[in-house]
Amino acid sequence: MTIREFTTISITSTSNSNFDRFIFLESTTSTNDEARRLGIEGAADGTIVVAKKQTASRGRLGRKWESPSGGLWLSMISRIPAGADENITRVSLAAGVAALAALDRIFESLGVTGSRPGLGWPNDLLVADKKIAGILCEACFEGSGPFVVVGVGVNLNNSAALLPPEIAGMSISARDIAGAEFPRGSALAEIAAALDNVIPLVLQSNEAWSKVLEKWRDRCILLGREVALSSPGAARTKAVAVGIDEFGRLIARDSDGSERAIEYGETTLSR
Ligand code: BT5
Repeated sequence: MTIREFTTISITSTSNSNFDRFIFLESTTSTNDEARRLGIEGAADGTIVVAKKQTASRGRLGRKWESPSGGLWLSMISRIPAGADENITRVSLAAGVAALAALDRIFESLGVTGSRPGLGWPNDLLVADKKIAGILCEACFEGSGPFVVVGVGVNLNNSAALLPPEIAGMSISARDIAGAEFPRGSALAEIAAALDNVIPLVLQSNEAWSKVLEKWRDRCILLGREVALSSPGAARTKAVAVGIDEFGRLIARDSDGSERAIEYGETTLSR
């Protein structure tokens, strides 16, 4: 663990703003696994596990997530208040919007003006159609649950060119864009603050959720574009992404003009 690396933290949010919430690990299988384990044991709401290295990090549907050193790999425990279970599905999209807000601030600090990050569905973060960050939210009802583990992976100071060849061309990092590194401690503080400002609110408030949806629509890079859609158990199809509904489902328009709401699955931009 390198404490020095994290000494530039300046938390701006009002809740959970104590250093004790952070657990820094040199290496772990997946910060989501570690956060889940700690959450089951009763770790406080807002606890964040950060690792320099993950040996078995994953994306959605069991896909592999590459986490070389220099990136920011973290998972936050977000406890579900009584009566808010039905709002759990909001967390994933909300985490994307929060990570986007943090990336905006990071880009601003780095003096990046020409490249603005945007959102894919359900919650990829992309710059120039290349993936800069991904989100993996996993709900847990065991032990002292329910809680959601909000996993965020950001290509920060790693170079996308060094990722495996099959994904290098589709990926990008903040350093690639800015040509300069951003302190990981400060990036962590930005993401923690942004998650604090969004996740607890969307679990409790329909108004906060509406704002997340508004932001999401505003910064989505897919709307009006043709995407390849794949959902578990369904054939891959092409359609135009036209919006998201109030449940966060993607609205896709087929070539015959009919529209459908996609609840689970993923989108890839047609190239
Ligand atoms: C995601 O899944 O994008 C969610 C990634 C979440 C990673 C964080 S890191 C901290 C926490 N601990 C974990 O174990 N996970 C979370 P998905 O939408 O399924 O995208 C996965 C796909 O992204 C892969 O199949 C690759 O094509 C691509 N990919 C993998 N590593 C990448 C990287 N570093 N940068 C850009 N793309 C990557």
